[in-house]
Amino acid sequence: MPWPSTTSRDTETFGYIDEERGRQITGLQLIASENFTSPDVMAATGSVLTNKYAEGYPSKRYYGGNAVVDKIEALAIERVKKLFGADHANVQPHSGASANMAVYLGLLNPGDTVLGLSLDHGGHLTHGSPVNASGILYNFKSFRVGDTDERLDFGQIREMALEHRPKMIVAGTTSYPRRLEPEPFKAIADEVGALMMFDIAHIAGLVAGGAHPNPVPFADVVTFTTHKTLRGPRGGCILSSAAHAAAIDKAVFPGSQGGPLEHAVAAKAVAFHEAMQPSFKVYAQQIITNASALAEALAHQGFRLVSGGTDTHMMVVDLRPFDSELTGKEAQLVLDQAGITLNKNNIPNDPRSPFVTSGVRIGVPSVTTQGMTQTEMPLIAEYIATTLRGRNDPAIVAEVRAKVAALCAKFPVYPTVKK
Ligand code: DSN
Repeated sequence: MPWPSTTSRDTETFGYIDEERGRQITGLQLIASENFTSPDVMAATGSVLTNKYAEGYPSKRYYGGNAVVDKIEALAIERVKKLFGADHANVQPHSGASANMAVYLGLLNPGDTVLGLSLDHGGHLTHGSPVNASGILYNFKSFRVGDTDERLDFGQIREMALEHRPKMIVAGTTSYPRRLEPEPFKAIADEVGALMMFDIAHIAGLVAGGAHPNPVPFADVVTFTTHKTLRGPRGGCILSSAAHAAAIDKAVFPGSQGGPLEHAVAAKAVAFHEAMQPSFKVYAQQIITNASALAEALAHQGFRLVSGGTDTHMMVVDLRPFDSELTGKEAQLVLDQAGITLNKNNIPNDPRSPFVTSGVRIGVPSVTTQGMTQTEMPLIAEYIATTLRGRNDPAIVAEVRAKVAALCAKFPVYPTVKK
């Protein structure tokens, strides 16, 4: 039985996809965890590999017909090991959350004590939030950023490690704008005999491009998503030392996942290839330059940058000095109307709830992929400030929307991809 004929094509869904494509390319995409992936990565994601079941690992599958899939997955593994200098790689996790849960399953027992950064101070849901399986199954203790400098406080982390004697320390962030220095974490882990896990989901592309220290030589295990600064398909990846290889693989399959998404694995292979090119180093460095320029321009507009600025791809903006009445929730909504997409975000010690917030998180990976440089960053800051100052005046918001569309038209994202 063939598929429905082209005359009965699902125009409704494809219509929405076109609509979303229009939204993405005519607005400023400033969500720190997003990016514009390449046409080749999208081609692999939409390839015939979506048809294949391949439970197991290369040369050890539970289904036939995997000779080609084996070559693709082995290629992805070899590339990512080379890119990050890792002993072992598992490229099957469906997401960052799946990767983290597989590590816990493989290396911990339920109830084991783990140290991680608190979600409301820049950590991740899977670093022990009480509403997440990590916090339900394991005894997470959360450290927080310093009250005055809003940076990781290694004195506090060491004290907590000495007090709680964790089996593992998780170093990872989702809304922390500063570097994740591996050495001080490793020194504390060694002092208390803990396993050291880095979750570099946000900064994997910066690490691959040489714009952030690589934690792999200091880690028992490193997890990341492939779709943020690394600019690949949606998905996860785990790197580990050789000693943990078998436990990690077993924890991914059969421990926590069934059939791998080999179309995503192929797209990861493509993304790793792209990240190995000299141009990716230029991209990673330009991300840092752009983030720093945008942070400076936002400060000129009257915003406060959490920790005083950024040395990564992202910044967290405290809206209160700009306008004490303005919440992150309201800012996100009105900026969306102006074609500027970002997310509300708690600032450290935020008096408002995570659904309301006093801040927003801003990232530049997408606009940097588009080709914008430090020249455009003051314009972006101006558009954000103008929209927020004029948020009760639809004419001002509409005027910014038109300027945003005009700016984006100068930096076409997918010039060779048809709708
Ligand atoms: N949703 C990701 C982020 O925005 O940082 C984390 O999972």
